[in-house]
Amino acid sequence: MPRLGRPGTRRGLLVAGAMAALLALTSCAAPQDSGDRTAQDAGIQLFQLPWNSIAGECETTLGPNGFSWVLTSPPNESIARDEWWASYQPVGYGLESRLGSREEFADMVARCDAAGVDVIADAVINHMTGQDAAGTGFAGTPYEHYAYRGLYAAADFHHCGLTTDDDILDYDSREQVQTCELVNLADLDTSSPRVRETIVAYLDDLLSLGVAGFRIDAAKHMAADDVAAIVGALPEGTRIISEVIRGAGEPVQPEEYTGLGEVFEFSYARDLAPQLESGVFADPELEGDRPLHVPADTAVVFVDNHDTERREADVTYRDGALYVIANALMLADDYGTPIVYSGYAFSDRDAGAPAGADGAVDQASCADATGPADAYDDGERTCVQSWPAIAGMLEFRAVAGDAPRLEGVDEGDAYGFEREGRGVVAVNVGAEEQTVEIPTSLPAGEYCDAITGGREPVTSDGCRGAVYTVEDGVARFELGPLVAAAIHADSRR
Ligand code: LM2
Ligand code: CA
Repeated sequence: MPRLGRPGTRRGLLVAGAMAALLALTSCAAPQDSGDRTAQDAGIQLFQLPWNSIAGECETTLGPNGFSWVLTSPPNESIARDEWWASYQPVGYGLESRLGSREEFADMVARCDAAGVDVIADAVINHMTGQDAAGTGFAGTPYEHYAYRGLYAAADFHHCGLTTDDDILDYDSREQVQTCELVNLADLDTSSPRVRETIVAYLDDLLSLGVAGFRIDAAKHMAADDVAAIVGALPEGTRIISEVIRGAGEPVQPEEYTGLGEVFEFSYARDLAPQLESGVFADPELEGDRPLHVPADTAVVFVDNHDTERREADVTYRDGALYVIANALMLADDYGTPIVYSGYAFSDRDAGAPAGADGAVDQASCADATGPADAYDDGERTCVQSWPAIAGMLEFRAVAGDAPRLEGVDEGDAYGFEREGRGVVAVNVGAEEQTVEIPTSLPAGEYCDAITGGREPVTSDGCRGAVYTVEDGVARFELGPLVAAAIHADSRR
């Protein structure tokens, strides 16, 4: 495979992009229903979007575009503050939040379900608030740092005694990471049967409303045995996705949590981003497990999420066309289950979603959105779920099924690969036009592009978007700067 990559900097790319724009465990628990899921399975995180709005998205966009599940923000009562991260400071397990009421949550689950979309709720169960002063939650429930009415008292919390203020200081210490306080958040003693039962009752309540499963927030900060005990008490088939941020050399690793479900694999975006920035691509391990990645059937992969877009993620909605390319490569891949991310634009990392005076987050709809936009105003929804390129790649994914990813071709700043016999994806992350030719067993012919053509790229009189040709066992892509292309077995015209 030619390695003619001209290493470029991200800044160079962005300038080029702007110029182009000017021109144009444990064993005891395993309630996992991976048997029900397919290689096409793809989710979307709708960050800080109210329940009524998510219900609408399920009907107008998520279902029709082929998303099979949606990850919501935490549904329970939390501290009453405007920052988005108030959601990560629980005051109680009543379902009254800035995103909606219990009734609205239940209605959303039912409507999403009817649209063929499972709801996965973000479960914040490692901790309660990080407030030192007593306060009142969003729904009016009074609380103190170690006192939560009807739920927990001081004896239900870890008081690790390992650091001066019981905060986590050293991520090389398993004991600190799991029993001290993460940024002062009162750390539940998840080894306690009483605490476990209280958490299970909360999760059971959400299941009774029809959720399919949970993101386990801050799972790294709970012993895998503790999470396993909680998950083991839930009905079989409950989907569990643990958030365990992989840290080099740290004692707590994601592999400890794969026995109880899936985990978010942070290595995926960390590997992808530098290739997009440099234009130097390398195939991942195509046979067997990828290094520093959990096995494919337990991995949930993402380009960015609400934490990484505020932190280390190098490719986000701000990067427009490059972000489309990142998502296209992820959705074309055969590793793990992808989750696309959709939030709102921000310049202040703490800024919450636009909300009314009472704190309730404003409703929003992406039904008519196309994208990405050239620029977003602060607070504006990115609406990634509506982008034709994303819809087109979900169709590509459905057509690709479980066909394996084959060896790729790296040509200049372009790269592409085939899903054997089912589809070919190609991208150009450079500032110059670049042609890349990818061997394929797709039949010769003209193919409509799923990136520019969307979910139904073929029309009665041709292609909705770009056209690419397969001839003599080669798919040929002449790609302008920052362009992605994808053809598949059902997009031949
Ligand atoms: C997560 N996963 O493990 C969430 O994905 C992440 O968004 C959460 O952090 C974190 N763990 C706790 O659930 C966010 C946010 C923090 C914020 C916390 C708690 O990134 O900035 O911390 O939620 O709301 C904030 C302040 C921090 C303060 C803390 C406690 O930024 O300075 O610490 O509240 O009041 C004293
Ligand atoms: Ca903990």
